[in-house]
Amino acid sequence: MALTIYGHWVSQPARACLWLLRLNEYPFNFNKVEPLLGGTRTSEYKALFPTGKAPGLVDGDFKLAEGTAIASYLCEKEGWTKWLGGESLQSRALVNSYLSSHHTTSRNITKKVFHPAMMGVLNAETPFTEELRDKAGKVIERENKNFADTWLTGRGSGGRGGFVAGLHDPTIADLFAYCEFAQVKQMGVVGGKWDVRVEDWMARMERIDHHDDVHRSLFKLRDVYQANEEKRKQKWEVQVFEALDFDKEEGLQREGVETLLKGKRILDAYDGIETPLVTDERIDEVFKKFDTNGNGQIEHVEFLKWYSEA
Ligand SMILES: N[C@@H](CCC(=O)N[C@@H](CS)C(=O)NCC(=O)O)C(=O)O
Repeated sequence: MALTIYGHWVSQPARACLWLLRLNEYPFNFNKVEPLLGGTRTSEYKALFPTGKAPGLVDGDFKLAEGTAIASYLCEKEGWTKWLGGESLQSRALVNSYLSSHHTTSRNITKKVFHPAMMGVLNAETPFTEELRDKAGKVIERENKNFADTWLTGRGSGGRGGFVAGLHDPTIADLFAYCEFAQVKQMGVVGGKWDVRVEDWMARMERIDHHDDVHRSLFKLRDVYQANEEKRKQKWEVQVFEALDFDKEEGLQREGVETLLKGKRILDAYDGIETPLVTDERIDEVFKKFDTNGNGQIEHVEFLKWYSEA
């Protein structure tokens, strides 16, 4: 009897397991579960998988939760040794070493970047705020550096093969890591510096069979996300334009300065220029600097000169 995977193609650990199955041309049943709609918290689901998370595997009477355990089980059971790191005990141990660290390192990309970005599109009550975007950029940068320094250097294995732990061929460690990193690149989430070593590794991973097929749900989500970002960008372009077109009799108010400073930062980010969050203190500081008479009327000519050069 064919085994069954419970999960969703947008779920990163589920996608890694499904990719592994496709790569090995292994037949399976797929039972779609929507984690965002509470599908993993129903009593039926928890009776199968008490952890209440996707993915889950049912193989005859045997039930198993946790993506990395599922992938290891499949490789062991079916003899897909190369995906475990080959015959070398130490290569396999290094793959396991990455898989143990994965949950507290690369997995942060889903928690702090992908999830808030996606929720900003899917639910008006959970916007992807400037603060969340700022945090997301920092997480991208930190996890890129950590992954490149720790796992793509071959340190420990003596190898420099281009895949996790310096191995010459991809393993399940690469599948799990890729499903974390690539999703935010694919969606086009702006912010955070990407390490060129991670980008090169992603390019190698992209060439692996079934890549596009297993990522197709993400590509659909990317289109929705991108359309939303385009709307946001246009909204800020209009706001900045209107704030610049202020009535000179009245002078530029603090509100206008706020829009111009925030708008500049947001629009710059789309051009890859990252600047610190615009705080109330910063707005006050700029406003005071140009409110030369101290009467709440900003010296607009001087301000505009400064702004166009900033
Ligand atoms: N440690 C688990 C985490 C799995 C996980 O976070 N699954 C998410 C979907 S990507 C989920 O089921 N979330 C539902 C929930 O937390 O209620 C693994 O690696 O398999």
